[in-house]
Amino acid sequence: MPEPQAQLSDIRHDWQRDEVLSLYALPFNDLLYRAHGTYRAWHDPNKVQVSTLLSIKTGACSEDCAYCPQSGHYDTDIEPERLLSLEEVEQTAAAAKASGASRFCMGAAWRNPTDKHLDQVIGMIDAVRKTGLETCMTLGMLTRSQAQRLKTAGLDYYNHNLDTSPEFYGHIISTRTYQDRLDTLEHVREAGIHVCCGGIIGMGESREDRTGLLLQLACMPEHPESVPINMLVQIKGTPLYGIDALDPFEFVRTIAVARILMPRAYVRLSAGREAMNEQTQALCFFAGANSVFYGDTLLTAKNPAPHKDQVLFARLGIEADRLPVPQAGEPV
Ligand code: SAM
Ligand code: DTB
Ligand code: SF4
Repeated sequence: MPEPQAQLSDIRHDWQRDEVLSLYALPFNDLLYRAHGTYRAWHDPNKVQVSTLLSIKTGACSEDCAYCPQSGHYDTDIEPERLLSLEEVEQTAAAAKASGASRFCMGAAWRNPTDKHLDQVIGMIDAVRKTGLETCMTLGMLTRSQAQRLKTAGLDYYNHNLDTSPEFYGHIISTRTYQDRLDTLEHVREAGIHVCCGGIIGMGESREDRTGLLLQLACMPEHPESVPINMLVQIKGTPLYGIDALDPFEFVRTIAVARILMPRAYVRLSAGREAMNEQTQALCFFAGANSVFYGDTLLTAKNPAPHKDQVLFARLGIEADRLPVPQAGEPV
């Protein structure tokens, strides 16, 4: 159970760069000890929130995000697909509910939705809510009035990532600015939708850049309710394919620092789990990660098989929403 020392007045929005760099530089055990203490003060450390993703519109995106298999600028194995029908989304959401997820996140490979796109996706929010799942969408940039429309339709969360530091951003994306992203996040916040915002680690950025990303998030007037920390999934055909892999301990450190800076947030151990061993994932859960994507695929890339996750959670004594618990005698 959460311990009683968590105080709202302890939540800070004025973190300084040197403080964050000092956290990163702590001996690994000292950093994890501190992060885990924060985690325990604010959350049940044995509970993980579980979301399932669905790509409702895949590929042929006009943006040039250097990590993304869905960008139309790169020759990847992704086959572009039209927007899914309401029925297809309903069926997948019902299956996600049955498999134990608590939130359903619908992603579209758009720079931004047009108002016509919005007409088409609004009905999906209600359909997913009716299954009893929380709703999340990630559709690209939003205007103030589009965010308001999504709120009115009942959307619970909007995911829009900053991806990296303002300084490193230009190495990764040229087709929209950091400020564009901040503007969308402000529109989402103003509309009263919960904010899901994080980034990607392992794109060749420096620790200074990881610090810059976390500072952006932690110095927002309100911290995002959900902070996805993605490990780059290297996709053949994208410019970032083949770059040096990041030391997994640096990834764990990033989770730990995010937990310390944003105690109340759900820090999500997001993309990249398929290439991560179970020991690294366990360290991330100890460091304060309390949310994952669950299901065979992320948007287009592979994610660990549900049964594998069920077994992992059982071995760690982690309660993950309503996931089935493997029975004695099942392979571990
Ligand atoms: N098009 C919308 C947008 O960019 O906001 C929504 C979908 S986009 C695929 C959602 C997020 O997925 C990106 O912001 C990025 O952080 C993450 N992502 C995409 N490709 C990734 C990869 N190869 N590895 C890790 N994260 C990735
Ligand atoms: C987030 O931060 N990670 C998710 C979700 N938000 C939309 C997406 C990860 C995408 C990984 C690559 C793919 O599946 O195409
Ligand atoms: Fe398009 Fe989003 Fe991929 Fe960028 S991350 S190329 S905006 S789908």
